Order: sequence, then structure tokens, then C-alpha cells
Amino acid sequence: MTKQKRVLTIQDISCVGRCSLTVALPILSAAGLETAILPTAVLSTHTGGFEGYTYRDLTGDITPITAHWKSLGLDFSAIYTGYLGSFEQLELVSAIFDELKAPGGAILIDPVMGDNGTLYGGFTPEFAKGMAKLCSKADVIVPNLTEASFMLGVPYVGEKYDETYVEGLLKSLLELGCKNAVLTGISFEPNRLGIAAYDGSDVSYYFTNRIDGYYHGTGDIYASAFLAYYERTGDLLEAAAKAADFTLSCIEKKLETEGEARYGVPFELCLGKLI
Ligand code: PXL
Repeated sequence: MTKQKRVLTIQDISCVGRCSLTVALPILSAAGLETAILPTAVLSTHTGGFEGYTYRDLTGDITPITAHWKSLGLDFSAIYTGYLGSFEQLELVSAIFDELKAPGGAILIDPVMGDNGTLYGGFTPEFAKGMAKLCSKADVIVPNLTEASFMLGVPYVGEKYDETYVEGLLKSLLELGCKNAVLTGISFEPNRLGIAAYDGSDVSYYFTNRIDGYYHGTGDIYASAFLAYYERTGDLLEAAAKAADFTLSCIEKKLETEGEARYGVPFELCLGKLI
């Protein structure tokens, strides 16, 4: 008899637009993980590039749902959070980490809040501080440079930085209390894009070819694929690197597939790589 891992991911459902749960659930399932979901809100689309989207907040459902799970004696070998929309959700998620993580399980936080130096609509620098506090409970966090800057309360430096700067950011991120940090969207030369991973002793880098343009939802693809590989191998750098390769393959598929950028990338055509 094999024991299949059961993981939980907590983020919104953007019904259309290939991000958050519509990305996380298929990727984690394809990787063979039993995937429970806790939707924090239902939106008709994501908020990046659409006007007039609907937003139904599900904060009030979180406690009854988790109370039921507790009555069933459920726990999860990993809990992965993405886009969270309010201080109240941060508090509730913090309690879920304490109550529903299996012994030896992992907490992955993707502190989804912004990109390219700006926060997504509805987020504030104060919220970033609240997210930084939540990150103290994580085994791994996967911020981009924008999210790291806002959580640390330091200016976003744009595209000009060096290894010393990146390594300083990583050390400051671990001072928040998380055990490991993977900074995404790192680039020291025009045609290469990658990650920097820090486990408290070594900083490691991994780069792939950079494809120009902005591809919506790729941060969520990266974090989901990271968890898929991390649950399989337990190896920070290997998971960080393989998730980068997977994300790149999804972007490459986009180049040969029709569709507006705001509808995301055709990751469905790459799921076979995870099975
Ligand atoms: O992909 C991150 C994300 C998740 N959920 C919602 C979003 C975004 C990014 O814009 O708007 C609702």
C-alpha cells in the first residue's frame, strides 16, 4: 500500500484567467498529490487586466469549513497559500497552519501582492507587513522582488542590482522567521531570468532563458510547480530549479498558442511533464 500525500492550498478562485486555484489544483493533482482547496473568494476573473469583475468574499466560510475538517481528524502534509485578500484572512490562515499541518509537514507561502515595483489593486504597504508576519511561520516563501521589498519595507530597486543586494534581501527575508526563501524574477543579464534560493547557509542561483513580455499567472504556476517538486524531493534548490523549467515551458507554449496575455499561459499543455 502506498500513502498518497494530501496537501491543502488556500487562495481565491478567479473563474477565468488561469491563476490562483485554477492553476494550483491541476498542477498539484497532475503531480499525484491529493489536493484539498480552501477558496478565499470567487472572482469572475482575476484583477489584472479586466474591468468589471465580480468579487464574492468567502472569509466567513473559512472557519466553518476548517471546523468540519478538524471534526474529521484531517491534516495536511503541506499547506500552500497564494493570493489572500484581507488582514482577517491572514489571521485565519495563521491559525490554520497551527491546527491543520501534519507533524513534519511544510508550509509554503507565495506572498502574492504585486509585481514590477507596484502592488496589485487593493493591497497596501501595511498589508505587506501583515503578510511578512505570516511568513514567519513558513518553511518556504517564494516572493518576487516587488513582494520582498514591500514585506521588508525597503525601496524596490528595479532591474539594477547585484548578487550582494540579492543575498542581503534573502538574509533579511529569513530574519522574518521563515526557514527558506526563494526569490523569483532574478536577472543579472538581459537574456537570463531565474531564482535565488537561500536555506540559511547557502545562496544558490538557477537561470533559464528569458522570454520577453509579461505573462499573467506565471507566479502561481511557479509556486504550484515548486510545491509539486518539493513534496516529491524535499530538496529546495532542485524544486526551485525544476519549477523554473516548468514555468518556462508554459511560457514557450504561449508563444505558439493564440490568446490574449490576460488569459494566462497554456500550462495545461505542459501538465504531462509533472505526471
Ligand atoms: O496571479 C495572482 C492573482 C491571484 N488572484 C487574483 C489576482 C491575481 C493577480 O492579479 O488578481 C484575484
